[in-house]
Amino acid sequence: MLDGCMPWPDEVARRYRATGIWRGESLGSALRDAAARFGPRTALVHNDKRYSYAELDEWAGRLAAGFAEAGVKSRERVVVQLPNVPEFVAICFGLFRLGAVPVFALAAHRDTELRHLCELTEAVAYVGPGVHRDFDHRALGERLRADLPHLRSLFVVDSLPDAQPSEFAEPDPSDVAFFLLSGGTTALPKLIPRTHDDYLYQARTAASVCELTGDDVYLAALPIEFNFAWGCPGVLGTLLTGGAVVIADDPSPETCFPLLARESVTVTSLVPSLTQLWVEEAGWTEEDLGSLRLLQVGGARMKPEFVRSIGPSLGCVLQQVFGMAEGLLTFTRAGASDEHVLGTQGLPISREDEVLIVDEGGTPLPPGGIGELVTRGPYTVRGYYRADEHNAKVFTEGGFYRTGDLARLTEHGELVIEGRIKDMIIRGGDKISAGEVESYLVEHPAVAAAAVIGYADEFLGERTCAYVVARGEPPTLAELRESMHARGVAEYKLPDRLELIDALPLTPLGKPDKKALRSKE
Ligand code: OOB
Repeated sequence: MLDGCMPWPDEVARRYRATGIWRGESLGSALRDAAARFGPRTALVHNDKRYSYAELDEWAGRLAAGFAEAGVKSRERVVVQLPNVPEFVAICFGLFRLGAVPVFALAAHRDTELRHLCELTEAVAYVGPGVHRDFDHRALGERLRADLPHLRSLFVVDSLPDAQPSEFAEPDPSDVAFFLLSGGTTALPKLIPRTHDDYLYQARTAASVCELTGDDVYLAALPIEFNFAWGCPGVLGTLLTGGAVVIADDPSPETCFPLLARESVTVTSLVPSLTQLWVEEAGWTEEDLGSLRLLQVGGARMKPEFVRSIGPSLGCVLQQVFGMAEGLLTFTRAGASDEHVLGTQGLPISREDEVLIVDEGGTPLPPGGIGELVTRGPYTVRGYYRADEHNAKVFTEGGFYRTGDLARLTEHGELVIEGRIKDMIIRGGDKISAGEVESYLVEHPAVAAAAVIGYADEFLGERTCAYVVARGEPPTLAELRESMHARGVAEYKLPDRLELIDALPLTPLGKPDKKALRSKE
């Protein structure tokens, strides 16, 4: 495996291969295979452009040859930062063909993050969109190249390299195919090496749990570089199955509802905040949303009564998804009880996923106990890239990833997320889960949304501050404390301070941006 990556132990990898979980196939050859099977069918749709499987395959081949001619070699890293465009898919497959390794930057990243990604990976090239949303990515690329000697080439999406397709040596399927970014919002992003073997297994397994067929039409509404939209089953799972991927410029109902109607979209995935917009807009729209059969929602917690409204409002099956760029995915299953679909985040997608709930000392808790979710399996990484020190903290000796999420398992093995350990407030001797306090606050009728953070306190080290978006008449701190008190919540969890705010700042992936809140302190 690429230097700086932690492989699965030999005997585990041997078993995954022997049992066919890992097929020893590269992502590039998986597309070639799909093109052979589904050639003339539609693979990608974007605005008025449509690409068949055969065309996408040919395009990827030309890009691979073009990148090679421009000097990009196997195993070299290429930072790719693009909005939702079909080129993203073609470029990635082009790089996979070549054995080069795309690094999935977020479209919203700027100099700091990009510099970090280029430095950490010693990237030889940057692929950007030119000017996008008033930001000049070519100029950004130039600034990076001026400072980073290993960054040799810049490519913009409207003048990509192009050459006659040629054959390249197959990359090792157990090696890194691409890097995802960790979802953490605290430090600069950690890089997650995903292999051909593990990611193909994830996308195929997710597709099978979602019962995808060649008749499905997946709408990529979220940013494609987000694991959720890329491979859960997302773009990749759809392409492996012979379905069509419709690419949306942005995830708003204004953009997506007409696409849903025009392309008869059957499946899509959203984060909760966007789902809320969709649900609200669904009551007003004149577009026909009737083709949508499955909506996956994940990435953050949802209010129970909101969860209940999603399926009926959008006329589709709701699938709750708990996921992480590091690997593990849990999905609720279609046709299961309301209790399962509305009250849990579902079951792991693979029987090979090992999911444990442990106490602070790492000891597994009895069934039903709330503790940290730790996991390992055939598509959960064993370490971040070039991060030995951090890895020693967040991976156990047995190779389990400590998610930092607070969860429990039901008697049927369903996962229920209860909060986040990694987002914790230590108030005197008491530890407070921010997610837990938020879930109480949003139960109050005058609270539309809430985010809880710690702030420095002379006496206790830290105290809690609740940032609240009001619904109607703004609540007072006393009212919120009283409602939590009346609900039977421990006193130390009641917020010390209230800040009313018009809207919670969100990270590029649609989660509450607590770093932005902390910067107000
Ligand atoms: C997804 O991936 P990431 O890597 O951006 O974030 C992972 C973290 C989890 O550790 C957890 O803290 C949180 O996001 N999370 C959820 C959740 N799904 C993710 N918290 C509560 N409820 C959920 N359903 O966010 C992601 C990746 C693939 C699919 C879906 C989401």
